Amino acid sequence: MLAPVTAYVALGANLGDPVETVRAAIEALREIAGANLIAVSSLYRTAPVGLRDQPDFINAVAALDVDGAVLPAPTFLARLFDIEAAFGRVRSVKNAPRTLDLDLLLFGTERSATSSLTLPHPRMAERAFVLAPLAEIAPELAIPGWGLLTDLLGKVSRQRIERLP
Ligand code: PH2
Ligand code: MG
Ligand code: MG
Repeated sequence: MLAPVTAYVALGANLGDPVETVRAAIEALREIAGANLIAVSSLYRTAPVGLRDQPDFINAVAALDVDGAVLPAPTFLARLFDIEAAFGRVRSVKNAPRTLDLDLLLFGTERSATSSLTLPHPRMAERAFVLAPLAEIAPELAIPGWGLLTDLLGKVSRQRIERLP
């Protein structure tokens, strides 16, 4: 892989056995051709953000080195949707409970705002369930347009999240 791009992916699940689902989804990320899984955070139990009346989520963040020639961001995103589909994700209402949600947070320093892909992920900076696991694997990270991850984390400290042992 010549000059790989580091992509960060958020994993979330709150139906069925979400711990098992997130663990299995991490293994599925490992199998993506043209990408190498390089880091995975701990799993976190997190209070639902948005639609409150649903079970707690299990969340984590993974980092992958991606061959941008084989897998440009939209193609990489399509691989993530394939994995969601394989885990039985049905897209109903926005923010509804889900068996597995994979969100592309960052693709190197790429910024994009197409109808199908916004980079960085437009809501990542306000979500402790994304920022805390991300800080675990990339503490020095700066988010294009928003600044240092550690500064953003300070602003979401009231959201309930608990790192699983
Ligand atoms: N995902 C959402 C909406 N709310 N809340 C938590 N705690 N974790 C999530 O992954 C999550 C959420 C939309 O994708
Ligand atoms: Mg999501
Ligand atoms: Mg999603």
